[in-house]
Amino acid sequence: MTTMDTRELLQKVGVNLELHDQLIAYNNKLFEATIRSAPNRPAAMEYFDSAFHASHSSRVGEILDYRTRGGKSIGTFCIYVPDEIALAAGVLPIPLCGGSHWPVDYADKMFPRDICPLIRSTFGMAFSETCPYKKLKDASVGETTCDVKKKAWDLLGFEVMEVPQKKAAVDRDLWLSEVIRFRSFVEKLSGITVTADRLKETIKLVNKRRRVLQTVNDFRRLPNPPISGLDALLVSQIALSQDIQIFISGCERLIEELHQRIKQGISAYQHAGPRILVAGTPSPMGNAKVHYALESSGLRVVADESCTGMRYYRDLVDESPADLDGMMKAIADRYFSIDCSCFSPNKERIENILRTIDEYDIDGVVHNILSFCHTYNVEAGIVDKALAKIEIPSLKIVTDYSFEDIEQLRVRIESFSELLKPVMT
Ligand code: BJ8
Repeated sequence: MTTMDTRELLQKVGVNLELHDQLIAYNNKLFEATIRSAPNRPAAMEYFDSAFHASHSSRVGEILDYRTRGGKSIGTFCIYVPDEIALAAGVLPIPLCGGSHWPVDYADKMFPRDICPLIRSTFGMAFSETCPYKKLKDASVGETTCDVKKKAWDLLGFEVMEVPQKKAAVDRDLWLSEVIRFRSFVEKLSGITVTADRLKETIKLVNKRRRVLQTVNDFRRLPNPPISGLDALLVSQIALSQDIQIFISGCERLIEELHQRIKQGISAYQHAGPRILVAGTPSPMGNAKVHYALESSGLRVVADESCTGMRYYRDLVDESPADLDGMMKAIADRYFSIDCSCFSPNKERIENILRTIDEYDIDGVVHNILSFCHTYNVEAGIVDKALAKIEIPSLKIVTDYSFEDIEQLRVRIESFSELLKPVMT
């Protein structure tokens, strides 16, 4: 797509070109300074780099074409919204969480400043007319996870899925009924009935995306990972924004190259620094600050626990049910196993973190908490109690998307590295 094509396209979908230029200039500068700063990147990352830029150009064109042909789409903000069901009804889910600092002030139009940057960024883009997807959707589907999200959906009149906050049988039943209600919602939107055959296909497709993500991330378990934490983060971010089939092909090329790198003894890192698990809030596209701060300070991020990490691809939907009811139950069960900190208690998250520490040979955990995200911030204390028992040090970083505190972070990361020093020698 030429530059002219892109500008025409953006204008067509109602984007304010002047502000959008500022947003893109800001995002591109950070992208070069963070993700692309890593040495020795696999050549196959080129697809993911171009997909980053495509999210505000050719991907917009693809979705516009799809809609011109009669396709429907919804905006989503959380990994609890089941892609399989939307796709089976011919509805394209477009994850819309923002990761850029540039638009946050534009959110002030409707929201207080002391809320999490993910929400401010997302709606800052919408309110500044720089989100190219604003007019490319038939509805927005929110969910009752954290307080700020719940109230934002109320304010903006979104469709809302009720995510229970506990995991008893009664909550599981409620969640299943919400998943069934979501099916009716998307069916009504598109006029397409979800059949067992169609749902079977989309379950397999979405599982395939999870499987390639699992395979890419399995390489990070190795003593000398052939892919950096920054690149692995970009792969996860792109999974949320791009066409599933094209994304899977991009991952397959990357996997092939990572196998070659292993054979040739090529590591993504120049030094074997401490192995870090980053836990906590998601880092949507545009935000790689904590990963960058860690890896440019000599630590290796070899695992991500967040929704832009394992929480997104860890569990598959059971593919064995043959009837529609069985498939709906399998989907509900899979999404109910997500260990978001909105749950009380949330012991699955602790178990998952401990298992990851073991499987990825983790030396230290870094809590990456977006400012004002109270559930992850407080839950970090519960995680730390479990870490203390196995003598794994942790560092809690509470920050937003801006780079103002980067030097402060470096100082704290350096002191944290001291605790991990025995492993560095
Ligand atoms: S399943 S983590 S995507 S809710 S960071 S908006 S929780 S105040 S993003 Fe999330 Fe779904 Fe959970 Fe994952 Fe609120 Fe926290 Fe902000 Fe958050």
